[in-house]
Amino acid sequence: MARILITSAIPYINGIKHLGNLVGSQLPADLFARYNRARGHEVLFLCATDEHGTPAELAAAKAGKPVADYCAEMWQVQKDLSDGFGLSFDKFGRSSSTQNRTLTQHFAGRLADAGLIDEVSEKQVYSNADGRFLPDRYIEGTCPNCGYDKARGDQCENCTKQLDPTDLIAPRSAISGSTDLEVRETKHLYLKQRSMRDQLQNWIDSKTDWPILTTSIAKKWLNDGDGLQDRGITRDLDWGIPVKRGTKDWPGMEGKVFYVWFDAPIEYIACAKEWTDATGRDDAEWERWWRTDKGADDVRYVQFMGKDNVPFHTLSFPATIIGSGEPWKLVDYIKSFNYLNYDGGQFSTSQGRGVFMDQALEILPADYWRWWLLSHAPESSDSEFTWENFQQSVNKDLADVLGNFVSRVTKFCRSKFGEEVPSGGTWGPDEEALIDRLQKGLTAYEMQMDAIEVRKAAAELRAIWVAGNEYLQNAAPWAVFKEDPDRAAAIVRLALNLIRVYAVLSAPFIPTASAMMLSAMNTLDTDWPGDMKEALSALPEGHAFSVPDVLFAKISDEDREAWQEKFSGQR
Ligand code: B3M
Ligand code: ZN
Repeated sequence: MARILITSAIPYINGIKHLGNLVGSQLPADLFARYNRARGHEVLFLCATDEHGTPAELAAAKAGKPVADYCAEMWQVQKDLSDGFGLSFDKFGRSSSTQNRTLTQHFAGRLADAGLIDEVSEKQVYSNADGRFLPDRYIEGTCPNCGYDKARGDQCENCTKQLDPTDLIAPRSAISGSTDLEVRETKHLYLKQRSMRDQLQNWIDSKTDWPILTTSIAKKWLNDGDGLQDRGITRDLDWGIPVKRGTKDWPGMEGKVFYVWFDAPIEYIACAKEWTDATGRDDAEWERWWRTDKGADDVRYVQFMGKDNVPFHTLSFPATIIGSGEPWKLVDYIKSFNYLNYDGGQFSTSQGRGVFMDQALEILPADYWRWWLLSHAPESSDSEFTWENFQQSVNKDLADVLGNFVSRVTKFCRSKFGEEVPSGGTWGPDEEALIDRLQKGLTAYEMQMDAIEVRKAAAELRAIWVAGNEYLQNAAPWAVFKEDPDRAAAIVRLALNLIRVYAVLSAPFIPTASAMMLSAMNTLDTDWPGDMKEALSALPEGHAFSVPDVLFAKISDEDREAWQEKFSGQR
């Protein structure tokens, strides 16, 4: 039995995530967590909300709420939605937790003690009307290059030129519109990442098994242009983790907070402590996942994230951990994803384009979405959600193949033999051929799941469903029954057992439907199949079952068209 630590990138607090966000980290992480638990491994699966930074402050202001209240409410909203999608986190924490505050301040103290922090004085734009420093992208003005009048302080969206806020003509605050701006001197802490370049390079070079998407991004940031830069880890904001050096005040840094990307990954660790604190376990329990001196050296740590998050996880966070000089667990494998597009364009949170997690659950059960998203995960390239494709894959894979198998077998058995596993007859060459095929399919499925090849794993699972369907179609117990009821009984006995096996194998993808199948089969036996022949005899003759409700309803053309229309515009 292995021990596997799994984290998903932690979603920003400001607003409900769309399906592209979901399939880019949390959902595949859940698939992997469920699969490994089913295989009997010990899993700790963590996620949280990412609550600090300017976007959270602005979203709260827009909602007319104190930012702490806003975050508490949105945490609950996101928690309910992740429950709705069946995301099986052991803990869904908060980056604003006291655990994370203590740990973030601790890391900063360690880095400072190791001589890895510089204090740098710099000039920044201050808005008198807003009473705050403005991050570059919250300063707007006219682009000196193309004359576009809504250029941002970091970049002009119109001509893509990279800008400094001071380049802008007639700059104003993007928050209040005020032009009463001035440049002020302010001091910030910088993490000296450049001095850790060789260590980071060696560590990344040692990861020869990582997906190309992950290593190519990491190496690009490490080697391109000026290479790895020292990184500002503090900000002039109210909302965030107060800058401290361990438990001590940091002279000159009063009123400042850590940069959101400094404390967010540390929440992966803090979340484990939130988990033990909330469940009355002692510190040794989370430390055995995170401290290599306390048992975590035999943990396999796997992270899931979208490609835009890769630099922070391959360089910045490891720099924090390595720089601390303490024996924290470093990630073993980073699974990263491309983007999911929406119906000929992009999902967009700011424009409300696409399907968001709350809307998805309002129209269909989670398993429909889970299946489509996972079987179309944007792994080797970006992928695209279209309603036609979604309808087709739900109707074919889920309704026609899996759902139909379950319904046909259970109904046929009920009508001819009653609601129990029938006795009589023996298995012949057809059954042997099927079992052989299933055994091979199982091996292939496990291989793809172990490798976190999500699409390929879905394809193998679908092939396993198809094999059962084809067997049933050919064996045709309904045709055999009149002449040879014993033979029909043997076929049905296998098929009923196959429903249980399908439930077990499919649970990582479609946990709710799997639970329905198990409950219809009236069994708590969720043992992962080893020998298929044995697994297909788990439900003995005479074992009672019931016919389940329709597992998957088909999506009609009218529904599809209505949804397409409904989600095309503004949210
Ligand atoms: N909140 C960005 C995102 O949700 C960021 C991830 C943090 S992971 C430590 O894509
Ligand atoms: Zn421009």
